[in-house]
Amino acid sequence: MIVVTGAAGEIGTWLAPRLAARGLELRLSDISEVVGKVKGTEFVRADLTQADAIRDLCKDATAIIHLGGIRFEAPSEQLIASNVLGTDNIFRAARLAGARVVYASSNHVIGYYERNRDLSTDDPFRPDSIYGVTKAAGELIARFYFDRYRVESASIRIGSALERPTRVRHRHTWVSYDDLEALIIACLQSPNLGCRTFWGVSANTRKWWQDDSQGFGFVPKDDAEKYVATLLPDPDDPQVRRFQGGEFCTE
Ligand code: NAI
Ligand code: 15L
Repeated sequence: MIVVTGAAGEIGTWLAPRLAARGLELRLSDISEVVGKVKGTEFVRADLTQADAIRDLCKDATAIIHLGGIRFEAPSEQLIASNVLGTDNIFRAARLAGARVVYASSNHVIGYYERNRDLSTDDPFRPDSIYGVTKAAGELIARFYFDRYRVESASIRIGSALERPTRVRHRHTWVSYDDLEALIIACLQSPNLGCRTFWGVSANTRKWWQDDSQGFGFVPKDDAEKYVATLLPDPDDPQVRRFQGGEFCTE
């Protein structure tokens, strides 16, 4: 049984039917109702901040795809509750169930690096927002639960998950649905996942983030350059254009 949190959200909405079509047994969960039932799946409404509900949700899980949380800048108390406490509750539940976790981290953990820098996952965090801080905390929670309890996980620093890139920044940050699905599947199937961090980014000619998944069974295929003629300019703000995090780097 694979639990998918945040299943009512943007990524969950396109990912769940793809995973179900592969024959995976899914339990979808969110604080909001999933719109449009996904054939062959069950839905359990749960609030990530409620430890008991999350423990029950995950009790028979073999894996948890943890997409749930707030995905933009918001008041700190809300971000910390949903994204930090919520992620701790997920790892606590994973430990009890003996499940692995595929955690939706974000490129905003490094958003304050300038656009002329290429990065590896070994470079220190430079979050561009309290949102980015909470995503970095989630990666640290993953590390702690592995070192203490051997809970296996992959933190995927998702770039911009879109059907197609729409802005100039996406030349660097875009991840296609096919590539993100393939990476998640590789994380589910890896015989020895350990505690890994990946960039969730397509094979963009102009990507900033170095491949760290060689030999892992994931080879991204799509390239934002194919859409370059259709891209809108980034907002005309020096901070947005200077830093990798783009609009998250402004008030
Ligand atoms: P989304 O905002 O569309 O979906 C997130 C879901 O989490 C929502 O349906 C929301 O109801 C649910 N949620 C929020 N707080 C909750 C709580 N306390 N309890 C239970 N459910 C709760 O976000 P999207 O785009 O689907 O992203 C999924 C994950 O991937 C998020 O964690 C986001 O931070 C991360 N991510 C997404 C990127 C993207 O390009 N869409 C880029 C980088 C990271
Ligand atoms: C994220 O982490 C956000 O959740 C998403 O809405 C996009 O802004 C994405 O990063 C991005 O950087 O494009």
